[in-house]
Amino acid sequence: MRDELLTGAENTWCPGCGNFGILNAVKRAVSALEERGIGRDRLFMTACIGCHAKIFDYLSLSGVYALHGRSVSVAQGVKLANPDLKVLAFTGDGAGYGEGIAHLLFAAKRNADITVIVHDNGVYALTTGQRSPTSAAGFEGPSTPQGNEEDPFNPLVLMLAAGATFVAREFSARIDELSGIISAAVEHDGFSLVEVLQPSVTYSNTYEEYGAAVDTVREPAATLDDALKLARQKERLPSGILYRVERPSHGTRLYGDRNPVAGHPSRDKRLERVNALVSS
Ligand SMILES: Cc1ncc(C[n+]2csc(CCOP(=O)(O)OP(=O)(O)O)c2C)c(N)n1
Ligand code: SF4
Ligand SMILES: [Mg+2]
Repeated sequence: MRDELLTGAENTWCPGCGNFGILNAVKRAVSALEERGIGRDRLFMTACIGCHAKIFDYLSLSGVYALHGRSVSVAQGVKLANPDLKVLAFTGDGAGYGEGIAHLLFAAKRNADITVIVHDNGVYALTTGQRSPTSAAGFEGPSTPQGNEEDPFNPLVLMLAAGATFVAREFSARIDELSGIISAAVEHDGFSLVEVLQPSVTYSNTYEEYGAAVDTVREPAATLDDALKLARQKERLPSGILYRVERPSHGTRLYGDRNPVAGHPSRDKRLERVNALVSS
């Protein structure tokens, strides 16, 4: 029987890749959101370029493929153009934390109401295993044959410091937990960062390491300082929603309760409303 949330495109991920867990978790989250009143017609996705981005080919949702590292900027544009949509931006550690880091920081700073899902495999996988911003020190790949001489970023600390109002981490193998986090992130009114620990079986097989290190966080931290403490832990990897706080989102601060595209107006009417907004 055809899975209606899949496009039917041939899947070219390596067998065992952590991306399968993410795809399954997203599918479950979409079904849960539908049951809670957020239909598929209100969901929109953007994706970068990389192994992670192939999720765009497999998942049957409306969306736009962006350039490498630009799914977050395109997602913000889509959200501003149609505030009714819930926008999911898929990105990788190379795309999101490397080439597109400025977009990510500013989306968090302005509390853009989008959900960013980072497939963090600690490697530039599609281009055959170069080190990325989250590769461990000593990581050996084609660009670092003697071992990575740099230390990795802590993306959760970066995102918390930039002003993200929803920050979560989960292991791609924990599909139930991950799908719950993704649906909560989509429902959150503001910028959500879901960092997914995603083994690349071909270039960085971290299943055992993550399986042994993840610790479930039952409640988000009560303060930003507590969330930063959780995010800084290195031996154990607290997983779940680490931080969630309410703050007016970018669109709300920009538009108030006005929605320039409400009711599917004609192009002329839309332009008229947008012009009225920007000149008011
Ligand atoms: C602007 C631009 N820069 C570089 C590339 C080459 N490129 C394509 S995929 C990729 C690596 C992607 O790594 P990551 O974002 O971590 O995704 P993964 O493949 O690991 O899922 C790179 C460097 C590109 N396509 N476009
Ligand atoms: S190279 Fe790594 S990230 Fe890419 S599909 Fe294969 S296992 Fe997954
Ligand atoms: Mg990667």
